[in-house]
Amino acid sequence: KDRIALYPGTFDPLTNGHLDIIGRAVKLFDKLIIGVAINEGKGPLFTLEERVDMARELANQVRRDAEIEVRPFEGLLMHFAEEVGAEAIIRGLRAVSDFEYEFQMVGMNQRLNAEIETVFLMADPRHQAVASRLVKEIAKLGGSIDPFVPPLVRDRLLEKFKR
Ligand code: COD
Repeated sequence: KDRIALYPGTFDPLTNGHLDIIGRAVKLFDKLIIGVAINEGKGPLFTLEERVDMARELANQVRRDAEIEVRPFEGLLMHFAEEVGAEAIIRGLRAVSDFEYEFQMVGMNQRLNAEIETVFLMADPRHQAVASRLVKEIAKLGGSIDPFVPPLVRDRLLEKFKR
């Protein structure tokens, strides 16, 4: 039986931090599904379609031998995890500041489905501080975002903030 993991996020946009986690997760599971959440509440800069599109292009570049699928989702994460047959949810941990939110999420999600485990992975130290929110801010203010995102995402961000 194939072991499927789901890596959910807003991916607004996908960063080198996310890519690092994806690279690690595909080594642990037979198949990785990247679940791009609509997450209108977060007021994303990129539309769902744009975020999915970027993730698909980048997933193709990660590892050709790994099975990666990018899918948008709406509604409850645990419902989507059940729908795709995931046995684990992948989350990335950066600093202590991530812990509280992640702790709450796992606590609630475990009550919704106790069979699905959450697996936490840490990125390489070079990518640990990268956050979509700050990447957007730097891009908006005209700074170089080259160290934080792949060229494809950089181009899309520059496009967004072009005046
Ligand atoms: N290094 C390591 N990990 C990283 C890095 C980095 N530099 N950057 C990001 N990550 C990790 C994040 O910690 C997270 O685990 C993941 O990558 C995705 O990050 P984001 O910011 O793109 O995604 P989030 O955290 O906004 O995603 C939140 C969800 C969409 C998963 C959540 O809101 C959700 O489940 N929504 C669906 C509705 C639902 O079920 N709600 C109830 C939840 S209990």
